[in-house]
Parts: sequence; C-alpha cells; structure tokens
Amino acid sequence: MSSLFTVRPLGPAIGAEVLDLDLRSVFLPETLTALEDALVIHEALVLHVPDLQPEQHLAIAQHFGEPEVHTFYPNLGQGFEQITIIDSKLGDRADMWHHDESFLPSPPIVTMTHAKILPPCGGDTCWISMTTAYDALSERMKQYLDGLNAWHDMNGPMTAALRQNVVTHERYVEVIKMGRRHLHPIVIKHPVTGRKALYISPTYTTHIDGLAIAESDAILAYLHAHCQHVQFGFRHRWRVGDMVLWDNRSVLHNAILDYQPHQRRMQRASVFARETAHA
Ligand SMILES: O=C(O)CCC(=O)C(=O)O
Repeated sequence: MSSLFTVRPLGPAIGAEVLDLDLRSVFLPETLTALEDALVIHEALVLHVPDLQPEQHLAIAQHFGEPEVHTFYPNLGQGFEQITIIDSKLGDRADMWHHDESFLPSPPIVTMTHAKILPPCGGDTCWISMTTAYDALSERMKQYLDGLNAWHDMNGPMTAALRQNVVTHERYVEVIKMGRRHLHPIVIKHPVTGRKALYISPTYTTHIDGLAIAESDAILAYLHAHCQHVQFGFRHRWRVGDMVLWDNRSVLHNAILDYQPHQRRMQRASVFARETAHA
C-alpha cells in the first residue's frame, strides 16, 4: 500500500479503486510508480478525478509508455493529440470484448479513460481478468494451448461496423486495405508480474494458426465461454470524472451500449511499450 493514496480492492480477482489521490502529485515519479504497482496487481484501477486536466492525463499516460495518436478517433488537438475522444454522438462505440488493437504486432499495453459526459443510466464498462481465466483452466487445457498462436484481425469488426452502418463503405475499404492482422501467442506472459494470461477475443481473434478450422472454432468457442464466468469479471458504473486505467496485457474489456439515444463521451489515452516498435 502506498502512502500517496489508498488502494481498495473492488473484487477478488480484478478491480480496485484509488482513494485520496492528490492530483498535484501525478507529475511525481513516486506517485506514478505506485499507480503502476497497483495497476499490475489489480489489472483495472478506478480513480475519482473530476478535476483531471489533459496535461495530467498525459503525464500519467507518459509514465506507462509512449502515448498513441489514434488513427480512428478524433482527439483534443494541438498539444493533446494523444488524448482521444470517444463520443457516442459521433457514432463511436466499443461494445465488443477486446484487447485494444490486438491486430497490431505490439498493441497498446495500458489504456486510461476519463468519463466526461455520461447517460442518465447505463454505459457501464466491463473487464475480464484473463490471468484469472487462464489460472482456472484445467492442466490438460493449459498443456494443449502451450505454444499455439492465433490470428487477430481487424476485418471482422470492420465488417460488423459496416453492417451496423457505423462506418461508410469508403472508410471500410480504406481500413480493410490496411491489412491489419497479426499472429500472437494464445497464452502470453505478463512482463512485470510473470503471470500467464489468455490473449484471445471474440472480436479480433479469427482462428488458431495451424489447426483445422473446426478444431480452432471449437477451442476458441470453449475459451470464450470459459472467460465469461462472472467471477473473472469486473463491471464499473461510471460517474462523471472517473478515470479507469486497465492493463491490456491481462484484461479484455467491453463498453455496454445500452444508453442510446443519450450521449456518452470519454477521453482516453492508450500507450505502447517503449521498448517495442509498433505498426
Ligand atoms: O468507453 C469505454 O468504456 C471503453 C472504450 C474502449 O473500448 C476503449 O477505449 O478502448
């Protein structure tokens, strides 16, 4: 426990809230290191920070890695291009279980989202601890998955977005042409904690490399169902000014779309690991 703030677990497997954080201290290395320590343990951290300014948001992001300038969403503009806006009024949504951009060779490792405008009710976000889900697999299944890799592809969700009229056909063609897909191990090892985590999602993972398609479908269907056990999950009911940080190496997330026609506007930053290149 840090003397700079208090961390209170919100669930046995995943989720904690940070209390008594003095926002003036988010530029101090000791505060940022303590936040990082708490994040890798609890996997998703809730901060109640209505006064958080974009420069403070960015300072926290920069501690964790290299902030991404997102290619799909608008941002806060000059000086704050790394703070992305996800606004339901612009048609943006993330109601799908995913790791952020797992179709990249080196996807973002941490994401932090600050709630600016919320619907009167609904709009919660859910996370799944993929470390806890991995631990709960049978030893036989763990052995079976050892050494297997799966493809993560952006085409599936783009096709779904086209069918839902969320993107134009021009934008769809443009993104498909980018050929964003990558092969990742099905089980990854967290670089800080050493814990193993499942690294698959029903959104981006298309198939397990080298298996017959029926076998790949069956295994992925089993794993996706396994991950949905409620005891691996954490759900946050947002208040305006909350910021949640999550560790993309150990969790999946899904923002529930149950609030239309109301507005939900979030400001978020995601970061790449500094030592790895990304595409
Ligand atoms: O809006 C949220 O709660 C999460 C959105 C999301 O999936 C993301 O920012 O990566």
